[in-house]
Amino acid sequence: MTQVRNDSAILDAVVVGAGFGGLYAVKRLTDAGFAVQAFEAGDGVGGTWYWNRYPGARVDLECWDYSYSFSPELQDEWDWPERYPTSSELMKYLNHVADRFELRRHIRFNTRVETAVFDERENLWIVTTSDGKVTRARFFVPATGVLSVPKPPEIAGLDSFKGESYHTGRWPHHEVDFSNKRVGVIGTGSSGIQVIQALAGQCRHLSVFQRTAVYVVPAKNHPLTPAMRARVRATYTERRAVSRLTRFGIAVPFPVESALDATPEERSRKYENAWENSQLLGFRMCYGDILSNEAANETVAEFIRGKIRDTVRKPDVAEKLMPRGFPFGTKRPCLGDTYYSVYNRDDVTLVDLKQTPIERVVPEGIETSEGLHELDVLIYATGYDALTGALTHIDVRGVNGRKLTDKWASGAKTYIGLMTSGFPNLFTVTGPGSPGPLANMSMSIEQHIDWIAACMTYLRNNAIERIDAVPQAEEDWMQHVQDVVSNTLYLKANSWYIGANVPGKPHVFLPYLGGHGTYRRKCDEIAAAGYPGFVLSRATAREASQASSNEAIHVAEAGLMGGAV
Ligand code: N01
Repeated sequence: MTQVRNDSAILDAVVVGAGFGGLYAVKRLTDAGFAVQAFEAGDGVGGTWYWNRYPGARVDLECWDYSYSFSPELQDEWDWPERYPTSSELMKYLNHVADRFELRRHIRFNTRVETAVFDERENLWIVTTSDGKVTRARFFVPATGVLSVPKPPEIAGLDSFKGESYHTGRWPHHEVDFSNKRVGVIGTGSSGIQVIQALAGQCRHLSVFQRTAVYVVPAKNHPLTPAMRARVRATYTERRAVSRLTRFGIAVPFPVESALDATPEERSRKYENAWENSQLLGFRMCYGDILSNEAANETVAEFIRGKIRDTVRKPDVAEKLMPRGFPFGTKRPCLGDTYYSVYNRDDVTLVDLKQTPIERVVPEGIETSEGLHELDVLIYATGYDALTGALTHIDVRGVNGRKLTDKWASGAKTYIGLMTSGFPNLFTVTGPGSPGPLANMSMSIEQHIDWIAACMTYLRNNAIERIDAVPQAEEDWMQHVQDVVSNTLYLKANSWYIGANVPGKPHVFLPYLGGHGTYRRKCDEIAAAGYPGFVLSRATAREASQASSNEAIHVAEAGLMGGAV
């Protein structure tokens, strides 16, 4: 159903992706009566989890939180087997969601969106796909994920390697046999930590090429019993309601006390408790200033270094594994139950690239400054062109044919993480300027898509053709994003939050750190007030140019600021 015009060849929305975001966008928008076509490059649903099937891949938030909340029935019928679901369990869940809500009929698989061009005379997005087809839609909703474009390492000779090589973010769908093989892993972020734990002991020898040591806290993963599931289900509604208001989108309170006001014994008790009963946010929830005060942060950092000293038997290896030079939590901490003890094995070698940098990949393996490491399999756990990569890999052009890559050349900009000015009727999902990856992603996705669906409904009900962000509102929002982060320690790390991992990418901290609850309230207030900070227009440019001069004035007046319809 289109809003104003009745052209059956014109859809209401093109959605890109069939992961958590794309599936929910299809569900929510079709429920609201919109005609939607989704495109997915893979041959099935799953998004991130479709591509990330490397050994050990699992989510680092508890299943109760990292799952959809929109359907109580779905919540009640799905039995998660473990606290942290594996990639294959998440794939089962997302396939179930696609089937249960009959979403597949709206998705064209094996189809990559290549270009999206805004036709400003008609207020339409013209979308071309890898199958050579063109789709026209009023709205463009790329739910492309924040970590979906893998970033290979900048190392000479990558193509010369004669063994097998894989990036964790593009893992093959066939079984990879590691038995009796010498395996090298480059990268020790969340993906590297998981794959290293999974492969230690499963191959002839594992060599880990570490450039930066990270903080790894215990996952304490465990199977779930029916009684555990029943306990969560009994309070699920309240849990979700509380989560929607919190900083990280999960139901844990954020404390106000300073770590520096506590005695060393009190701190130690709290940190031991966080270590033993950990979850991703455990340490950050111990005190209110862990992410804002360097001395407070150092108390956590040193506690974790102590655990590494206690676990790793060879002191020189322990020393190399100790994270230094950036505060705890400012790169995403990793979860791992056996990570540090892996280095007590004789068949695992840690190669510290700070001391012996990689010089090149050669047919036989990796050559560092100290010599050749012979390998049969090479795994790149080297991360992603995060937050913007998936969208800028599509040739997106807005008003006056301006390319999105040009607009974002010195840093991505959005108004409240939902629209970027000059690209009308394009909604971003968990992208730059939103809390996205700094909060529970599944909850962030639902919040964004709910807001987008409500906005599209408002536009339809008010016969509005076009919505765009006001440039000054966008500038002010991005300034606010920077102001918030400048009160924290996050700028002290070269993280993917800041684009530091991709050569040539502008260094701008992109996620909004104000917290999920605060952000949600702000978005809701803007919608309730009739969309201040956006320009809403009733007529297409074609209609305006066809109108008589009197009509043209009327049409011009219909370019409404702040939605004062
Ligand atoms: O990627 P990363 P990731 N030579 O960018 C190293 C989510 N996630 O895929 O730090 C040598 O974190 C790089 O070194 P350095 C989660 O949000 C979640 O692991 O740049 N090394 C770093 O060690 C996470 O934060 C889950 O010095 C090179 C590593 O590669 C995000 O995805 C699981 C190099 C990249 O780490 C990204 O995680 C997996 C080079 N040329 C991912 N280039 C869970 O839910 C890069 N590196 C558990």
